[in-house]
Amino acid sequence: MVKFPPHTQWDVFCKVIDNYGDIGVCWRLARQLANEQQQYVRLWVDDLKAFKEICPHVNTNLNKQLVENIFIYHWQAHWQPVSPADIVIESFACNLPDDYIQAMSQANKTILWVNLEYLTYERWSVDFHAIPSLQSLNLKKYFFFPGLPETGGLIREHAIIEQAITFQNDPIAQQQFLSQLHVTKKPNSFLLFIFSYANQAIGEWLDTLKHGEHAYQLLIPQTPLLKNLADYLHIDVNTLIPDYTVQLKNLTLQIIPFITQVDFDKLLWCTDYNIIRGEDSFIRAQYAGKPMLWHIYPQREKTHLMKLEAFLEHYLDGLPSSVQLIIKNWWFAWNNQENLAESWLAYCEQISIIKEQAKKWTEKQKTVTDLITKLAKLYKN
Ligand code: TRH
Repeated sequence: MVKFPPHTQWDVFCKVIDNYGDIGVCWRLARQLANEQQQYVRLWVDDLKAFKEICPHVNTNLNKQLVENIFIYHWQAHWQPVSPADIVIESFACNLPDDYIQAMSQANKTILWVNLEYLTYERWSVDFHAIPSLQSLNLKKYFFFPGLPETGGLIREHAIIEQAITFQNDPIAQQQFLSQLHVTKKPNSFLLFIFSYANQAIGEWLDTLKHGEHAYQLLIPQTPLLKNLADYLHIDVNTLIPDYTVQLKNLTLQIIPFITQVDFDKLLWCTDYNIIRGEDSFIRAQYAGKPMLWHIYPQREKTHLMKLEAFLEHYLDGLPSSVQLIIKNWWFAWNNQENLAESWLAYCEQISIIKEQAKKWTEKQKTVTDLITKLAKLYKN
């Protein structure tokens, strides 16, 4: 396995555009680098408040702090000069400070400058991955695309899938964990976690669950979906705070608090079904071995739907075409916010095949080179 020399210095730059994905990805990367590969990591973040939501140890009043072996810096408009690291990660084209770029050009060492791009499974990314582009001051920047096995792969900590399976084989540990969130899994109920964007069509789906044959238990954190939920329940959205629970025939809805990334992973391992979104939560759901749905980050001109299609092509490979179509219909129904009830019912009829496929997908991830190893190869070369 290709590794970085110990104590290689990193600067990871993160601008929070919205939500938690930008910091979610950078935090995941920083933790793996510092704690699995003994790297020296400085993480520059412009919005410590968003960061604190997923990492409560972050103190929003400090400009510099050490959390989980990572030096966290508040990235402010006024840049204080620092000597550049050996590897510089510019996440999602967040634009490094001019003075920092200047310092890189004057440094007396070779620096690897990487723009960490958004996740994509589209084939075009193969031609653009890890290609250098000449910048001003004679510097080179490499464009790194996470996603496909042929491109940057995915962030995956050592033995994370094995950890998930061990946890899943331990019902007591799971119940103890859920009880910290004040959740009790009801016997024979189907436990769903929903971390999605808003969905105006959710009412017809909730009606289907409510009148369904099985008991459904939905766990929902604070997300824009709560507005749709409040409309459905005819209540004020401010009522929907952690621990709020309502029983509607066969359906139980419960609001849960925001939790750390480590606990977030555990939650995905405990449930029967995960509806996740964005980028980082979507990757984590792929390691949970559970059926899932990806609410992809909506983009203008619906380009996100092409990304969704590209992933599904990869994900559903090997399934009978009739089942592929049923899964696609459900995923697109959710993302297009239409026809949720009918597509869900058709989907549920195939659930045993879908469960098997989800397990196989997770197993397959173990065979793919992870993102950090790919970065290490790039650095070595
Ligand atoms: O929050 P997201 O929608 O993030 C994003 C951003 O919108 C970003 O601008 C966009 O580019 C990107 O999506 C595609 O979804 P994501 O990526 O899944 O990030 C959520 C993070 O929050 C993830 O790291 C998991 C974490 N999280 C917790 O740690 N605890 C929690 O309780 C919850 C609900 C999430």
